[in-house]
Amino acid sequence: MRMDHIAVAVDNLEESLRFYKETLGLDCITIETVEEQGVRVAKLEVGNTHIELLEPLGPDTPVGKFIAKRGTGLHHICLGVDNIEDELGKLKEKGIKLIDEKPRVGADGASIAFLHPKSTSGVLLELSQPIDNLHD
Ligand code: CMX
Repeated sequence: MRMDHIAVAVDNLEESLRFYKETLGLDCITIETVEEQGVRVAKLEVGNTHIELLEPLGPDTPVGKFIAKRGTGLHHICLGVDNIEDELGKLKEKGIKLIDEKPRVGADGASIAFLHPKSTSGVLLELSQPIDNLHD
């Protein structure tokens, strides 16, 4: 596994980018709307990993509800894997509580799945298999 990204829930992408991009000087490599996840995502490069800023597409989306409940801030950590179906199978066998038993589509067309924070010491953990690493 490798660190794929750390995601921060934000109210306003452009406003947050002023700090991360202009003040910190990080490169924003993509801004993408992921309708399936109800978010607009800005991906910033940091060394060999990324920070993702997540702006909800509305109050009834998962990230919109998260911000209403807990405010903006750290939302999830994402680990990159080579075979997400295998990883999910192994975790399920070990009794880990999965939010997604089957992968779904995330930013950049990656195959993603979330683990329930109850099994991860309270952190929302995402697994991601990049699209250029998807097997037939
Ligand atoms: N951190 C910690 N705990 C969290 C959490 C977070 N960010 N978000 C939700 N939870 C908790 C909830 O409080 C809930 O706890 P309880 O079961 O104890 O009440 C539990 O996790 C399940 O959350 P839920 O909202 O009730 O469950 P859903 O199945 O409706 O939602 C979830 C699942 C967490 C995956 C969804 O709310 C979510 O956040 N989706 C992620 C959207 C997203 O970030 N997409 C990323 C797209 C970009 C990319 O590819 O990375």
